[in-house]
Amino acid sequence: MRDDYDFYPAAFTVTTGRVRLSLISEAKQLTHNFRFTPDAGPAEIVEEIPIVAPGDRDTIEFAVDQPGDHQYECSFHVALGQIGMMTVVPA
Ligand SMILES: [Cu+2]
Repeated sequence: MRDDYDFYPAAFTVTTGRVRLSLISEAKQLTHNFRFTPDAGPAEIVEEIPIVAPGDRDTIEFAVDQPGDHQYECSFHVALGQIGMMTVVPA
């Protein structure tokens, strides 16, 4: 992600099972974060990246067993449209 309140990609697909997700900030000024929008998906995913400073990166791992759409967001900038969608399909 960059400074313009978008995730790249804004959508991606994974299969059920374990997921490793890396977030790279190419932002120059703004601090962002990554979490799955609470109560928005077929199952809760509690893993999150609470803070990503400009130029930093972080990786989380979690398991998904419910196919469906899981919206993710930067909680700081969700009102500005900084959201995306992870689609889980059966393995
Ligand atoms: Cu943000």
